[in-house]
Formats: sequence, C-alpha cells, structure tokens
Amino acid sequence: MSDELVFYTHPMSRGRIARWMLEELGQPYRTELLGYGTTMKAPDYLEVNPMGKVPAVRHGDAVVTECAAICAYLADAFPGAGLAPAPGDPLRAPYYRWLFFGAGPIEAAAMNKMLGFEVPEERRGNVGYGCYDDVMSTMETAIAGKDYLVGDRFTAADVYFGSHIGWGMSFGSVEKRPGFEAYWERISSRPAAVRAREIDDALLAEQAGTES
Ligand SMILES: N[C@@H](CCC(=O)N[C@@H](CS)C(=O)NCC(=O)O)C(=O)O
Repeated sequence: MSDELVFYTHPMSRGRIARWMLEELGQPYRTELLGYGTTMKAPDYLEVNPMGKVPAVRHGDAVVTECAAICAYLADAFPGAGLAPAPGDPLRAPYYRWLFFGAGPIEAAAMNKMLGFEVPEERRGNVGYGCYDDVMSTMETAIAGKDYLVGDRFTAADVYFGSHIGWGMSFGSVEKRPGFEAYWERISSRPAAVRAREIDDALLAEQAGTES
C-alpha cells in the first residue's frame, strides 16, 4: 500500500489549518487544489468527502476529513513529530478535551456570532456551547498563564484550537482578548505556521493572477 499523503484543499479555507499541521509534521505531501462549487462538488471528490467540503487528507488508503480529526489523525500517524501526548499519557485527556471543544463549542459559537444568532437565555441548557460568553471565558481559562494548551509542549490541539482563535479574531467572531492575542502571536510565529501561510498566500496570488 502506498502511504502517500494527499491534501485536498483551497488556499482560502479551513484547509489552512490542515496545511499548518502538515507543515508541522515535516513529511512530504501532495496538494490537490479544488474549486468552490466546481471540483469540490464533482463525483471524484464527493467520494473523498461526501460533504463536498475541504480540507481532506488521504494517507495511503485512509481518508480523513474534518480539520480537528485531520490534526488528531496526523499527530498519531507521525508520532515522531511529537505533536500529541502518547496514548496512555494522562495529558491525552486535556489534549482530547481541547481538540473536541474546538470542533464543537468554539466552532458553533463563533459561527453563530458571525451570523448574528444569539442563544435565547432559556435555551442555553439545550445548546452544547451554552452561550458565547461562556465559551470565550473557557477558552481564556484554558490558556491562562501557559504557553500551550496541554502540558508544556505545543501539540496538534494548539494548531486547531489556536486557529480558531487566530481566524476568529480576524473575522470578528472571537473577541480580541489580551490572552488570546499573546497566545496567537506565540504559536502563529512558529516556522511551520509561517511556511503554511506563505504557501497558501502564494497559491491565492497565483489564482488571482490567472483570473485577471
Ligand atoms: N467541519 C468541516 C468544515 C469544512 C468547511 O466548511 N469547509 C468550507 C471551507 S472553509 C468548504 O469547503 N466550503 C465549501 C462548500 O461547502 O461548498 C471542518 O472542520 O473541516
């Protein structure tokens, strides 16, 4: 079985999170660029992700979609990169906790904020994220007084949770709190994060050039 890593993405998408993760690994991968509403919804790609959304990663015969799952999968598939606590390590608990908190409560709260939807007070008990303010405060507490989310090492949870903070602050869906800004500054200046941004920015510029 080939264990080639194939990365399906668009340079202006959540694929930027997965690319950062791939760059952290330092493993070779091949990028397949897809277009919104075109190749992303074509039968070939719907076999990879029936949602017709990016990102997705194929590793040999294994296909993984969903940014948080991609980060978790890659960290486990390439343990040499040291991006996840090993199975059995108690730090696996906060690691899972913050990855899933990102994919569930943060994603939903930030998106609803962008759409202008507020959970009615009497429905907070039914809604998984409760309310926006509680999610922001929980995020702030998770990184307070620490360099990274889990123990004292950067992990895939920082790639994912941190991307919500960075992108959220730039889109206005996550409040600019000093703790968020300091954390984002720290993790987004990592060489792999810078490299990932440069690659996607160059691809975007190329696309703009071919459209004009
Ligand atoms: N839950 C998915 C969301 C993926 C997603 O919504 N991707 C957007 C780009 S950021 C997309 O592919 N949109 C194209 C479409 O829905 O047609 C994840 O976390 O990976």
